[in-house]
Parts: sequence; structure tokens; C-alpha cells
Amino acid sequence: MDDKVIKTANKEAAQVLEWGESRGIETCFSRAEKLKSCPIGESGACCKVCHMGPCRLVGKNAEEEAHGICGASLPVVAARNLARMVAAGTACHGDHGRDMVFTLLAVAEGEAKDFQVKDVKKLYKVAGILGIEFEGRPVNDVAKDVASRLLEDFGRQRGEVNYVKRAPKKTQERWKKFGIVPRGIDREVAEVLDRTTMGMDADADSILTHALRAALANGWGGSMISTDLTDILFGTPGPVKAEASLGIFKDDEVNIVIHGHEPTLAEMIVDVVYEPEMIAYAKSKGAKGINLGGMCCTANEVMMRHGIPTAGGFTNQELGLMTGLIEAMVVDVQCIMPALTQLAKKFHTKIITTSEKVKMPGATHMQFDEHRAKEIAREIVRTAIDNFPNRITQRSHVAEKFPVIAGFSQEYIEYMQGGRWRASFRPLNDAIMAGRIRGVVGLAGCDNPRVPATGIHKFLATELIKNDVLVVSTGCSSASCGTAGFLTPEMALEHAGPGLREVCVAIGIPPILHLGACVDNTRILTIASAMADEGGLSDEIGGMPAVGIAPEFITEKAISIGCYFAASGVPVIFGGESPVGASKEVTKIMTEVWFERFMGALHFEPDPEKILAMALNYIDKAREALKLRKYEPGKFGAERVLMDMAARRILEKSAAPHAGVGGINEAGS
Ligand code: MSK
Repeated sequence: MDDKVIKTANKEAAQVLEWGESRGIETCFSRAEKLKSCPIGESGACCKVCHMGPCRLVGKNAEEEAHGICGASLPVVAARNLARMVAAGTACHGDHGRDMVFTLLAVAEGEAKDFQVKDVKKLYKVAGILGIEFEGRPVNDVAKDVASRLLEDFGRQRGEVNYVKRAPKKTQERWKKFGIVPRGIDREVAEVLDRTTMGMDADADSILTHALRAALANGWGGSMISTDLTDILFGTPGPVKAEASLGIFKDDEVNIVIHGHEPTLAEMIVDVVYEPEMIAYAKSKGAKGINLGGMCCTANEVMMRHGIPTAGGFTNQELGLMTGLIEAMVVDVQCIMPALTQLAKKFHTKIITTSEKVKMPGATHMQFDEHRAKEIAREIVRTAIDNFPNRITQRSHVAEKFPVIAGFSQEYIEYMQGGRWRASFRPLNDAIMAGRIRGVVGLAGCDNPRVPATGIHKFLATELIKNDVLVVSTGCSSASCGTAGFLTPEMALEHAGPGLREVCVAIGIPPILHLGACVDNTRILTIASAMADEGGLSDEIGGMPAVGIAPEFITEKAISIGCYFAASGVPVIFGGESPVGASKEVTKIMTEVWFERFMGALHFEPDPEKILAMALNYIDKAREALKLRKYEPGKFGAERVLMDMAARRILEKSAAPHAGVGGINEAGS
């Protein structure tokens, strides 16, 4: 592949892609090559909100002189475009969160018998946050109250979404000062759409301020609800071993892929594939067993809790089909390429849609219903097994796969820093204060076929840990790191700087912590809040030596996430061209004005080297402002002695309180 354009930095993916290209098979990579994006739309200068247009605001002095037919200026048009992306992203994650609430409610009311509250401790924690009495009450009664209270967050018209109070006081004060405390999730989404129609808000700053409010309704609303309720229903993650690669598929077994975002059906499928009757049925069709793998964020959900392997992120979904080894790709919601059904025709794979919200011509629709969850999961698995004898011989197959350690929840990270009785963020804060860890970067977001997919994640992950920056990853970034072999503790010794390496060895963690799916970016918010509460760094999320990076972003969800981090106080850098790059004013608001108000910002920077430099600069500036020891590689200040696993075992004899194995060292590193 040396003299060819590199389309994906993932070796196994490149191998499959090359096989497909040699047979003229179209993928997102070839379509990205063919389909040049419109530069006017790409930079946010096209207004499509009414039928006098579309108006294209271009020209030499467009910022000052160009206007739409209604008179809307370029900054207004660009601001509207960004705000609408935020609204769509918030709606998407909000609907996911709402579905999780309905599932918990159905479980609590005894209507979804195949599910149960798996993590009662987390249920009580959430009940405590919501001010719901839980002592001595039946678990399902508490679950019902929790679900009912959180359901109010979607339709509330006045007041605040419940989880706003989880943010540090100072962060909340900033939100109040600038009027961006989210009231209700649906309300903020509706208001963005209202404000940005023709003839409404014509002030770019005002539009963008409300966009932040809608983004916060995602981060501290829909997504956070989703993360919490998923933990309550299916278990709060703790470290597990798994594998990542397109090479996870097996020649002699029925391969089933679960793809999308909502883990409810996926959890049932995980149960069902291990049933002896199901395995016997697979054998009756000539297979040796059933092999379950994940794709995109459903993969992250089931990997975090069960160690189910991942075939990769967004750009791997078509390549997965091209292995010719998948009997059924079961999709739920979000990030499902419509191209799958066309491509599947060239192989034997059945694409099975399961959500009312995601239907695809050419797919088999098997509607999921939590009231008869296991029954539906069995039907799906049987359909996949029945397809095994139809496997064709034409396929590309790769064998290499990489070990992954995943499953780092806030609860587990706290636990591993002090054990069951002394769980805290003290060691991490101390290591940052001493300069052993320079700062923290949340490496998140999609993988994009318009750049060498997964490559920028790989580059940044390596460079950041080399610079003693602890990386927490989510979404397809985790898949990119995992399929590159970067999610093992051994990586710490091989690539991490000396300070980070010491800390990783002492507490037994990898230098890149896989925190879950893209909704689980909220784990970063609660971790940052806990670090602020712990003391010694900033007393709010803003001002921490922490940065968010989404180097290959694609989706509106990513834009909403970037904005909720910016509003919460985290400078965020997105890769690629800015979707509002046409307007200097909007760019200034998102960077300088938001930094002044919230200590966060949203930048767009296509050059990976510059992304790295910007991130390190933000971290060093934050250290300086906090009067922390200047970061110098290999030189550290005094800090408390980190408690290692051996010391922790002496301190406590009891088992880890969370799901998964007891700790990284026990997990096989
Ligand atoms: S799946 S939103 S491509 S992270 Fe969560 Fe990946 Fe981005 Fe979809």
C-alpha cells in the first residue's frame, strides 16, 4: 500500500479495503474521494432555513457585506448552522437517554421481566443525587422514582435539569450568570430550532449562547442520564479484557455483529448467544459455535461490561461486511451507514434493523420491544444461525487482533486510587500537581474517511502519553486506539513519558483509559467535577490542565458534545475544517468569548501537529495559572506516595465493589 493514498491508518482495515477496491466494491472511502464537499456549505456560509434561498453568503468581504435575502448576515447564518447541529446532537443523545429511562421504568414496574437492576449501589448513588429516599425501600420502588424524576428532565419547561447540581458550584454560577442553565432537554432543542428559523434571533452571540444551553442539556441531561441508567441496568463497568480488530471474526462460527449505540437489545443478545440450546442450534447448522462482536458504540457498551470484542469504529462497518464472515449485522440507532444494505447484497450478511427510528430498505426489520426482550434476541440469533450455511467463499479475511483493557468508569477510577474505603481522586490530583502527569486529555469522537481514518487518533494518543498526558478515550476514538493496540497497560511502559509511566505502574492503569461510548463522555464531566471537589487543582471544571480533542469528528452529536465541554470549562479542539469557518465573528465567539465566560472553547484545526501543540499549550497555561510546578519531562515535585495494588490489597480484603474484574493487575497485565 506504500505508493497509494492512505485511507485508513488501521493496517487490518487497509488490507480489507484493498481487497474490496481490487473488486470495485464501493465504500465510504471511495465515496469520500468521489464526492467533494461544497466549500460554501462546509464553512457554514449557506443558509437553508427558508425558501427564499438557499442563500450563499460569499465574496471578498462576506463577513461585513454579504446578506441573505432576509438580510441575515454571515455570522448569523453560521451561528444558526452551528446551533442547529447542536440541537440535532442533543436530540439524538436525548432520545437515547429517554429510551433508557423508559427501560428502567418498565423494569421497575415489572413489565420488562428479562431485565433487572444490576447495580443497586449505583441506583442508590443516583437516588441520592436526586434527593430520593432509598434506605430500606424495595429496589424497584427506588428505580421507579429515579426513572420518573429523570423523565421530568425531558419535558420540563421551567427550572433546571436535575444533574446541573452535580457540577462544581463555580461552574454552575458561570452558567447562571450567562443564562445557559438548561431547563428541559426537549425545550432547549425546540428553542434552538425556533430561534434559528427565518426572522427570529439575528444576533450571532445570542444564538450561540442558546446553543450552549442546548448542549448542556445533552451533557448534563440526556447523555448523563443514559450513562447512569445503563450502569444501573447493566452494571457499572470495571476493567475487562477484550480484543479489537476486523480479525475478531471466526471462520468456523456464526458471527453476529451488534452495531449502533443503545445497549438494551445488545445486552440480551450477549445473554442468548451463550445459551446451550442456541449453541446446539448453531452446531446443527455446521458451525462450531457463536461468535459475538461489536461495532461503533454498541461495541463500546458491551465491551465495557462483558469483554465482547470490537470490530472497530464507524469507518469499519462496511469493511466488516467485506470479511464475508458476518451472518447478521444487528443495528439499533445512530451511525448506521445506509450503504450497508447495498453492500450486504454482495455477501450473505443479513442487516437486521431493530428500532422504529432506524429502518432501511433491503434490511430485515425485527422490532425490539423491551417487554419481550429475550424472545426477540433469540429470534435474531436464530436468524443469524440460519444464515450460516449461506456463507459464500468470496471474502477478505484478516487474522491479527489486539488485546484491549476497557471498562474504566468514574467509580472504578476512584476505587483504583485508594480502594473501597479510601476511594478518591487524591493520587491523580497529586500526580498532576507534582508534574508527574502533565495534564489530562479526553480523546473522543468519530473516525472519518476524509482523513486517513483512525490515524490522527493514533498519532495524538502516542504523542500525548509520550508527553506525560493521561488520555481518557470514548466512542470511536477508543476503537481507533484499540485496533491500533494502544489499549493495554504494556503501552505505558513502551510509549508513556517517565512520570505517566510511574503513575500507571503504581496504580495499575493503562495510559489510555477507555471510558465507553460517545454518551459516556459524561463520565469525563463527572470525573472533572470530582477532581475539582478533591482540591489542589481548579475549584471548577474550567481552569483544569485538561483538554478535549475530537480529531476526526463527523456527527452533529460530536458538535453538541464539543459545545457542552466548552460551556463546562474545557477547551476543545476538533480536527478538520470548521463548519463555521466562513465567519470570523462566530469563530471568535467560540474561542475567545467562550473562554472568557466559561474557560472553555471550541477550536477547529485540521493539522494534527498543531492540535497537539494547542492541547499542550492549554495544559501548560492552566498549570501556570494554577501555580503548579512547571512541567519538565522526568523532573517531579514531591507528592504523596501512590498506593499500589499490593498496598491496597493489604488495606482491604473485600472484593471490588463494581462490575468486571478486581483490578488491572488481576485482569492480566
Ligand atoms: S459511534 S458519533 S462515529 S464516535 Fe458513537 Fe463513533 Fe462518532 Fe458515531
